[in-house]
Amino acid sequence: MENKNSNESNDKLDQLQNHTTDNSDTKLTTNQGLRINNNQDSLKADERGATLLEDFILREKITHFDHERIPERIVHARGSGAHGIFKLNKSLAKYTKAKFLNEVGKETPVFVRFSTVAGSAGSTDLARDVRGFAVKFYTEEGNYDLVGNNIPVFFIQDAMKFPDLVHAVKPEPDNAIPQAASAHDTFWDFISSMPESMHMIMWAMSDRAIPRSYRMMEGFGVHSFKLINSDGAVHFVKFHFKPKLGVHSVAWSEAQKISGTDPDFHRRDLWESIENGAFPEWDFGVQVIPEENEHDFDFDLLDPTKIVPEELVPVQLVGTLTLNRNPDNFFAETEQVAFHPGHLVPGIDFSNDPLLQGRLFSYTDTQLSRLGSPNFHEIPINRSINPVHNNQRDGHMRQQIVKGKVSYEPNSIGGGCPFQAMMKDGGFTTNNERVNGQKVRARSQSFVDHYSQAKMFFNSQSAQEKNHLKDALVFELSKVTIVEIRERVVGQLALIDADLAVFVAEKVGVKVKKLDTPNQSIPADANPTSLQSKEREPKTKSSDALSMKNTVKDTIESRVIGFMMADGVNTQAVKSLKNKLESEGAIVQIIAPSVAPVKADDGSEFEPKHSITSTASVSFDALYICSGEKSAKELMHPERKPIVTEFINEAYKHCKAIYFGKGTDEIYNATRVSTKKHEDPAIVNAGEDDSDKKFLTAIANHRVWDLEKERNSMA
Ligand code: HDE
Repeated sequence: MENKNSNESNDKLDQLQNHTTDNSDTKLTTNQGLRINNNQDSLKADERGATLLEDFILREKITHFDHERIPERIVHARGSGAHGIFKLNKSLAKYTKAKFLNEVGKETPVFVRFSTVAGSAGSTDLARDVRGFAVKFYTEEGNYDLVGNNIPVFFIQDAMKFPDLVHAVKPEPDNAIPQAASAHDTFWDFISSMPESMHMIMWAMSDRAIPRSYRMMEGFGVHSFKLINSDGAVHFVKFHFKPKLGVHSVAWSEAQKISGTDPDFHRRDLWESIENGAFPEWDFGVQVIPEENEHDFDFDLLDPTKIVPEELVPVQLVGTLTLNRNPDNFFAETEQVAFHPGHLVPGIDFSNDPLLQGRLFSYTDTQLSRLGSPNFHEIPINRSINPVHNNQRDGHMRQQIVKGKVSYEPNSIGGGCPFQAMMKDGGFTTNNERVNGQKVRARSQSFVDHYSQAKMFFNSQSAQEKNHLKDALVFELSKVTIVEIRERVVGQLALIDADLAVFVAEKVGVKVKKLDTPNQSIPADANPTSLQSKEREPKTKSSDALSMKNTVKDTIESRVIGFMMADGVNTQAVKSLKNKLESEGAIVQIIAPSVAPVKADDGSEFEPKHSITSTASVSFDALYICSGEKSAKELMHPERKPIVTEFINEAYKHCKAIYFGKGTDEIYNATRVSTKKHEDPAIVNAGEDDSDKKFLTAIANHRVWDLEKERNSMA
């Protein structure tokens, strides 16, 4: 396959180039550069004798191998990354002096890493989980990291609870079960005692937690941050990335199957789309709130369990993020990249969100054990493109060779260098916020509303999204073995939506009881009533931006369409549809009885990518059962019929578009599709008017979720 990674250079890629090697046309050497003559045999005392300790070549090779692994990330261990470019389309100079957000047209190199949170590095991509969305901007003023998620809120309000949350969701400590799953006792035990998690739980149980691809999910900075302009004026800001392809998900039953058939589904999708030149893109947006309006909302801007509804503060789209180049080496780049919400540039600052404040400590600390040294900033992927000059010295694996005698400041021997930078020279100064208060270990009253935005999210979902969310809760709680925990969760749900609670309660065998003291996380000496969240109606009843039903549905770019065919397939029909789909950016992959070339009706051949038994319908966005009576007969051969029909039935169940070509009636009649008793815009027959157009529209719509019940009830 032709590799369509972008070849355009930029400051970061040029810098990385200095650290890149290519083994082609070279001779094998040791790490000391000594050429190796025999890489097959160790040094022995006689051909059949013991290996000699002297064998420095063997020792070097095995020692290095023994130490190849580093600790995986404590959270977000499983991830994939790519290089790209951030382009500014609208200046934010009014709000921030950050240079990469000032000059329209300015391009800043980025490295982005997506991840799941709970699973280990080798776990499935399709776990029900939050996705990390971490962006490192290599700006001329130093690295700026926006370390966000695909969900705009978080489970907890204070960093103090993070280790508890993570311990609860990770595999249980006695038997290390389950991997990459929240469906177990300890997670729900914790959650049911932490009402502040309820808004996040609504998101995590929605289809947002099982994205179709990394390219089809949003990114959020989550916390409120601050923008500071050159006059010192302060605005709060929420950061957003909105995918150009829209926000799309798979079905839960599909996710579970993909975890078996292709656990690298998201990683592969990201890699292949970049290799194919279908560069993932997002609009970058900001919600900006003047400092003086901080208290204008019915929630606290510092509370990370709340969003700012777009109805109250619209998202201004100001830039484009494009991923256009795969890493050359997964470990060197994706594994060693070290993000930190405290990597800032002038013009951006933190808010006092207590979750963010705790993060500011954690990220450097974790790199010390993960990457092993305070010099992790010198690893090529982490290096700033703005040269680093300071008096920090030494430590494990130091790379930089700093000249001269001086490693202190003030100094006269080194001429006072490196000088502190004036503000006008880009010197960072912390926002001069006035602080006046007592030292307390406490939670603000303004944080004590745990249900109103959970209600807003639930209210905003379409009927199908609500069904999926309910089913997800039932799935998760059915795996909880302790009845009291199931009861407590249902008690929490009752404060969000009565029908939701009743539905789940019935399915998990408990009664709905509104909880008297649902919040077990209130400190012993605190006044429990003052910290007890009441059921509360949201001011913004529902918000369109929260439903995936309202997302972009006008493109089929990079959708994977399976063309099912066998010998005798009609070349003309295949070529015509393939051209149409590919001209709109879709990817056509041929599925045949085996991977041997398929002989078409005109004597030409098609090269299959998959055999029917080596793939499954879950790997495709839509299916075309190719025209040609002979091909259809071949596919319906008694040996293959059960597999072919199951393949199509499954695509049907998952609400995908299916197009039956001419002469494929036998296949149509053998599948559940033929039993449909309703209009279905995503089932297309070659004889119909505008059949190709109908198929393209159905693919762009992603799924006919509206017909999910109908499609499944005819089983
Ligand atoms: Fe993280 N988080 N986090 N987190 N986080 C890490 O840093 C932490 C939180 C997020 O692709 C760790 O380098 C604390 C919120 C992403 O490399 C660690 C708290 C959000 C990634 C850490 C949070 C995130 C991490 C583990 C609560 C969304 C992956 C490895 C106070 C805004 C970055 C590492 C990558 C990674 C700590 C909460 C996003 C341990 C203490 C909220 C995307 O430092």
